[in-house]
Amino acid sequence: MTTKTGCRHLILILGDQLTPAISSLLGADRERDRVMMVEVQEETTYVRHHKKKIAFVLSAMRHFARELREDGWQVDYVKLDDDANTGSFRGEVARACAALAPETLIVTEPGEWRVRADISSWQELTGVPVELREDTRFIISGAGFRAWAADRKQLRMEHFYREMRLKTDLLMENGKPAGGKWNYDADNRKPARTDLFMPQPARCSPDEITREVLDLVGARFGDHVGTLEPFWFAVTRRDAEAAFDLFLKEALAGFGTYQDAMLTGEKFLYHSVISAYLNAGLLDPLDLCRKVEAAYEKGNAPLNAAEGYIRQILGWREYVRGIYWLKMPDYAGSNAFGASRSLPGFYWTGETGMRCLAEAVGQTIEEAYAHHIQRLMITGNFALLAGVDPHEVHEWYLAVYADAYEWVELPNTIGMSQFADGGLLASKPYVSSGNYINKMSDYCGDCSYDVRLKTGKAACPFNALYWAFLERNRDVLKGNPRLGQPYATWNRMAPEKQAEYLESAANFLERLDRNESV
Ligand code: FAD
Ligand code: DLZ
Ligand code: SF4
Repeated sequence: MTTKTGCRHLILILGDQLTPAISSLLGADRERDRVMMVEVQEETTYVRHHKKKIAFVLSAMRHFARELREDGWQVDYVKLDDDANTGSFRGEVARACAALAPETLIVTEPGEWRVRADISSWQELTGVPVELREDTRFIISGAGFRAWAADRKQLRMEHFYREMRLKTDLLMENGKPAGGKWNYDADNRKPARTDLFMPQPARCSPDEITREVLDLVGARFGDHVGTLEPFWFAVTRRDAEAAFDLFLKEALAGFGTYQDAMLTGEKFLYHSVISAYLNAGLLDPLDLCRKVEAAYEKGNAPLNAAEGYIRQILGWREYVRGIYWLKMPDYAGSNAFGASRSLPGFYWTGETGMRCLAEAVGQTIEEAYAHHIQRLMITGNFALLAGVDPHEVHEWYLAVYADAYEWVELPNTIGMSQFADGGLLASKPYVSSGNYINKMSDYCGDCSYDVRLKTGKAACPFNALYWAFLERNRDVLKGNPRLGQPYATWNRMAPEKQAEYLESAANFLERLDRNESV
């Protein structure tokens, strides 16, 4: 803290609230009020975040503090290595309140239940009234989502998305969806070829502020997962917007078609790689959707790409946030299959003969990024098939991705990927054998296992694990109409064949449990 002169309102801005229009600043006075931002050890270690994620958040925070100061705000900024830093939000808030004796402490609601629960005790802790304001950076409010969810038997994203299209008028023509359909996924989901033009995300050079942060993170978090360099993330609004503009120009047109594709060495394909910027507040979701709509209207992107992209932000992103706040805190403990296996060690190293996992985990370690289908159909699929404890899976996703905050990560992991909520979010578990991965990627060609073999030590482990998963979880899944066909196939199989699959899966899982290299 730089001063003890007191203030009217003390406004705390968190590391993912880096938006000048954040609700906590609304109505504030640059002369009489103060902003505080704090780098705290607790936020960097409550899960052991990837080094690049920590560096991104801290550097973006420092740049935002500079932006606020240039705009005339008085900002008290506590760095991680400041001597008096107590290491937690509550410690820093208590220290600032004691020094400044504000009339009110104002904070926009945080994105994680854990922090919200903490904030509820700050008034008693400090003696200063705490005003918690709604986070207005989403396209639908918490109350709006609750109203949508009320009395519905099923909370399916597709229904929610259609209402959001109507609400925002995005890609609508005279009250009807552009092109006559709500969803163009039937045109998407094509595998990619290596000879395609491969767009690359914008790469920013670290400035002096980022360099200082990189040194700090390298020195303090050397034992956390991930490589720190090269560091190329945007850390300012201007650079994040430029990164999105480059995506619009070079990659959006291919986004729909190649949305589910995977290729060895191609970490980004036609994805926008902006989730870390968006979730930290450097970009605005509705603004991105409008820009994509404009690209479609100008003829710069086909409808399947524009619709597919808008659905991710207007649909999925808003929907998972709604589900998170509707279902927490119990949601975090969901474990419909009672899965209890420990997360395999190779999730932290990428050292496995399974090429698909080595690729997805390897690029996660390098970039703190993997695209959606890698998260869902490679790392998520394997964890689900292997019966890994969903809470461990959740903590892994929360730690390793630069875009991960619990409001968005938890429903994606617990609900979409691990089906641990028993089908609240997804209508069936996202599981597959090696066949799907082979169809959507070129990984299998360079794997220690053979995707064509069904059982035995040399066979692709996904093949036997898939059937063993269905058999093991029959009680939970038997009524699921979308699994009728796989269960019918399994039931038709000769008992000896079934036994072979189950034995093969059990042998593989035993090797995993013995920490043998797989
Ligand atoms: P693109 O593919 O270019 O998509 C555009 C944008 O749409 C993304 O930036 C993101 O803001 C939004 N979006 C797409 N899919 C989703 C989704 N399912 N939920 C919410 N928003 C979505 N996304 C996060 O932002 N943070 C997370 O912590 C996170 N954890 C995930 C964990 C699992 C197990 C899975 C299966 C998905 C997770 N996702 C998460 C969703 C998705 O994988 C990422 O948003 C996406 O990969 C980010 O890369 P991108 O910016 O290139 O996205
Ligand atoms: C993720 C993160 C990290 C690594 N560090 C900080 C920090 O030092 N200070 C801060 O204000 N925020 C940080 N964050 C983001 C917070 O974890 C995030 O604001 C909460 O989880 C609420 O969503
Ligand atoms: Fe993955 Fe199986 Fe293909 Fe190997 S063969 S890359 S383990 S899907």
